[in-house]
Amino acid sequence: MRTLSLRAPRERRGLSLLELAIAVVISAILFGAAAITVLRADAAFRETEVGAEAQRLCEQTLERVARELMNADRSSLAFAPAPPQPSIGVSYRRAEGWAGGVLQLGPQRRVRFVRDAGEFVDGLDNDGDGLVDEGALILTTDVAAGDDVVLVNGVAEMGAGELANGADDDGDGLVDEPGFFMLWDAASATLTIELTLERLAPRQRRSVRSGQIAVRIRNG
Ligand SMILES: [Ca+2]
Ligand SMILES: [Ca+2]
Ligand SMILES: [Ca+2]
Repeated sequence: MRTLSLRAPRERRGLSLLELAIAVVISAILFGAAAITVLRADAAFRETEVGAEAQRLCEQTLERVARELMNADRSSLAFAPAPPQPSIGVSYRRAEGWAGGVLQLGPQRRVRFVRDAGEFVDGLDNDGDGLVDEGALILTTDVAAGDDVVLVNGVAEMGAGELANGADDDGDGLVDEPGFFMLWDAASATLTIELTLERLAPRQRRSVRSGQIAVRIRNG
């Protein structure tokens, strides 16, 4: 008589090669997904940082330009182009005190937008710095001597939200306004200055920040 004996299956020891391979692939996928998430979060953080720095620099530059022009003599102001067009440059002389009842004026100074050397208005980044058609804001402390100071780089060709299309895209009443411009209101002797900066952010994105300041010019 045959005796049936039931044996428990042999206890498995460890993972088979196939199981191990599958585990390695799954781990790699999970690690890859986690790494991508971390990299994206890092890029988003750095993009926010770049934007905040551009905003800080924009406000700081506008304040400096406003302080520079505050003491200008009204009668010496010469805008280019002339108002009511938005001007991208202004020359002026600053009041430096009184002598014998006569207002003393300093040398002719100038604030203007100047496109970067090697950059052209063609929708391309000609100088390879990641920004398109950009320029700088230049202060000349003595026009005759040609003493130039760069106030800020990366000034955008167009104002924030504006496209070169003959329309007022951002609804501010101005058509195709540039990244730096001034509006002169002679009646109130008030100069409104607007500045738009561009910075290269991670993943080839551009951070665009803009600001506006108004300054009353009392002298003259
Ligand atoms: Ca460029
Ligand atoms: Ca260009
Ligand atoms: Ca506009």
